[in-house]
Amino acid sequence: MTMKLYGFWRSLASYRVRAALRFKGIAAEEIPIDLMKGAQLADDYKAVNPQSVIPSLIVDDGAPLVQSMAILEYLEEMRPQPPLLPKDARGRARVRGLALIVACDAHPLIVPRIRNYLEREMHLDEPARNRWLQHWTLQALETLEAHLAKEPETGRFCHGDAPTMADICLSGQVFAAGYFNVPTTTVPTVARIFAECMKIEAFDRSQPLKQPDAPKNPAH
Ligand SMILES: N[C@@H](CCC(=O)N[C@@H](CS)C(=O)NCC(=O)O)C(=O)O
Repeated sequence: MTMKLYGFWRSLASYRVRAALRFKGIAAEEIPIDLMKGAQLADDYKAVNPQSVIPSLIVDDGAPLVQSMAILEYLEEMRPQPPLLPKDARGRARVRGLALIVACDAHPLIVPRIRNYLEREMHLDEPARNRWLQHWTLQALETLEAHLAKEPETGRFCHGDAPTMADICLSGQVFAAGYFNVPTTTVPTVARIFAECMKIEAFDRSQPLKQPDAPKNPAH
């Protein structure tokens, strides 16, 4: 059966899954869940994903798969070629570490539910909320830069000359920088690797603004 991906054009976690699916040549139908309209909170979507977040991936008649990095690991196990992880254990640990700087530590701080909480419960005005978003987005980029600029494993991509999960996460974080007007001039290695990532058709075609549900002039 064709997989079904519940996602949304601007969702960075959806981008991660979309890029991995395309990279591995796995067909999936994307069902948009409009985060701007709060569609993730509707009961029918809650029945798919009780956390009210995207992505969710339907792969069979069983429960949907949730959490983008768990889904990437699943895809890697089910369709090992082309790989998104290096062959050696140490290399895999490095790639997962870089990926999780984004997926585990940085991205959760900028998602709609956090932004809404800062606005509605903490009563932070828009400039203060923007400072929050810019601060955590830049901090993740600078952390990646500190690793990538000095570690000898860095190549054309985050780890050697083939793309991995770390590159999918890095490119998503650069999209976040675009959303929140964070300049990437202080992170030249990240910017260089992002440019390499966008030469990969599967990544480029998966990027937020190239999705059919993306608006022409998005307001973030
Ligand atoms: N750790 C999760 C993050 C899921 C997540 O927070 N997704 C965002 C979109 S990128 C979302 O659905 N947010 C809805 C909300 O915050 O209300 C993953 O990697 O899948």
